[in-house]
Amino acid sequence: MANQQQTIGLLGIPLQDGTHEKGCLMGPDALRTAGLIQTLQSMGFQSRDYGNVRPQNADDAFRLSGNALNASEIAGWTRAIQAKAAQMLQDNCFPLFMGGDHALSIGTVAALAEHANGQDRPLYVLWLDAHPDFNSPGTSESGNMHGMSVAAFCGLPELSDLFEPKLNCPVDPTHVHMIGIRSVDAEERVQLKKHQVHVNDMRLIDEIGVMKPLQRLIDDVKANNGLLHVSLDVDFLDPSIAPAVGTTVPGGATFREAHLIMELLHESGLVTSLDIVELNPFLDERGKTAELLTDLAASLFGRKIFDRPTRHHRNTMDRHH
Ligand code: HAR
Ligand code: MN
Ligand code: MN
Ligand code: MN
Repeated sequence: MANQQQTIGLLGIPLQDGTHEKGCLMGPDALRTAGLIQTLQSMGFQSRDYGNVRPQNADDAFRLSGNALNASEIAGWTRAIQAKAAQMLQDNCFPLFMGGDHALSIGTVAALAEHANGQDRPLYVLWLDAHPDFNSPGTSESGNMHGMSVAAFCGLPELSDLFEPKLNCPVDPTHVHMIGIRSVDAEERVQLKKHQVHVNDMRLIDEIGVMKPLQRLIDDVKANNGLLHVSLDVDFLDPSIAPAVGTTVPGGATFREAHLIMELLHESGLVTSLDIVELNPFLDERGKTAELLTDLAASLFGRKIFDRPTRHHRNTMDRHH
């Protein structure tokens, strides 16, 4: 987790080619408008806004067979995102990626996985989402590539031809932990099982809450000296508190469940990067979703109601001892 010495780097990724719903391209500016940067600064962090990335050309990219809309555009975005993310890591920033639809995670996670590999450490991913995004062109019913990100960065062969050069360091699917899942396609379910992704669906959260699944992830990351990337899809949250997303699914995480996850993640000291994705400001109600996301980010970076005696080991780099 970032400490006050590490600058938080923010990158806007106005991508919406991964979805049929228009409006995600305004996501980064809505987060800026909601005061994300000022909030982090008021907490004592240095920040650096890297602006908004533009896609590269990828007309040379391999054509995918099967159902994948805007495949060469996504390939071009992925290249550009990888390059920017690599630069932010080179600058020793804590990368905070502001989307944009969830296809952007193909590029952010690919860059983070290469970085982790360079340190001989595994990358873990916490996927907070209503959807597992584990489709491929052969299984997708919609063709929308925001539903394929995890399959892509895990290096499933059905998607690997899209990326030239190839994504170097595929993430081990057993290092992906999902929380909030409640909308899964039939063939996607088969693939998740086959690749042994840790799926914590909403039924499980109803039964045991968020703490145990999160603790399992934290233990896993610690035991293996891993880096931890958090990918927060707006539709993880219940639509009543977060309406600004094109793919709302009822029965999502509550306000307190979401904050508790962020607070526990902060206390773990393990998080090394963050995506905030799928925010569609065109669908928001007076900015309330953008403001909620800003508050959740603040919790992840250490804002709390009161200091408390800690139940978990804390990173000594952290200011809250
Ligand atoms: N599974 C569906 C599909 O592949 C819906 C995917 C929706 N994905 C997102 N991101 N909104 O999670 O089309
Ligand atoms: Mn998603
Ligand atoms: Mn989703
Ligand atoms: Mn595991």
